[in-house]
Amino acid sequence: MSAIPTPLLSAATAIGKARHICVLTGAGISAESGVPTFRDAQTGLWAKFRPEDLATPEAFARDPRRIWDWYEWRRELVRRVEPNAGHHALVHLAGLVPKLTLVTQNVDGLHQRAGSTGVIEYHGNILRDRCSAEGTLARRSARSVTGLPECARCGELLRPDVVWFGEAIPPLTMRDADAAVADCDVFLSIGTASVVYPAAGLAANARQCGAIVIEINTEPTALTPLADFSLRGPSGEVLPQLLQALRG
Ligand code: BJW
Repeated sequence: MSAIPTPLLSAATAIGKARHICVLTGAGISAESGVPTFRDAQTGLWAKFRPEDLATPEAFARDPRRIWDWYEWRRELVRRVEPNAGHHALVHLAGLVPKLTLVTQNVDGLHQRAGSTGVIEYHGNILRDRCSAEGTLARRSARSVTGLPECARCGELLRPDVVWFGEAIPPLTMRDADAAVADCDVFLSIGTASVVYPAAGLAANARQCGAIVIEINTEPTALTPLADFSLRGPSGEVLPQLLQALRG
């Protein structure tokens, strides 16, 4: 039987003592389910495009068909995949600690499909439609003038219910995430490059409020210098190991 690495043991000890854990996940946790991350140079979702050419309100206004094609392709992909060991480990972790708040930047809904509850979807959900004129969740019209998804109520174009660059995080979402960050005593950042704000600032805020910051990632990230413990490896392997160490 191989020995448990020291940072993993130290992280498990901190989690074992925690009253409230705030978890922030990013694209890396869904990578082992087969959802490409964003910034991988070869296979990432933006390998062929610059992000500002796709994930902005300006790009949608310029060429809605192109943006809808990209999102329909991603919706199909997300519907085909399953949650992995990392998603499932977080469901178990929530049952082992007094309080756990899960904030995800991911728009794929895989945490909920694994069984996590009360998930704060910081950047929205790709599977929902929102009216681009009314700003509210909306059903699709049975008929379409443009050939693109249109709002059943007002006929304007629908868009995916996600947060694009230059758009604000919905205020209630921001409030709930900030409250968890201020209250937690352990902040666990999993599978995110920690470059997109305001999500990338949550770990620093938690640390300022006195939390221990733990990172799980296959690579060093912008957060690594700030983290108390950096656990290197795929989250689908590291999280189950962490659970094992926690259970003793
Ligand atoms: C593994 C693994 C495995 C792989 N296991 N790990 C402050 C400073 C500078 C800029 C800004 C700032 N504040 C705001 C900005 C501007 C901008 C921004 O941050 N730009 C940066 C690029 C510099 N932010 C915004 O525009 C935000 N809005 C805003 O600030 O509004 C202000 C405002 C206020 C009031 C009124 C109006 C405006 C909005 C940001 C929205 C981001 N949206 C996206 C797209 C969502 C929709 C969609 O999916 O199409 O969200 S962008 C994209 O990046 C997506 C992700 O959630 C987000 C984060 O990506 P993530 O998760 O980190 O993925 P990757 O691919 O980058 O990294 C994967 C990681 O996993 C890597 O580290 C791998 O090593 C690792 N990994 N396999 C563990 N198996």
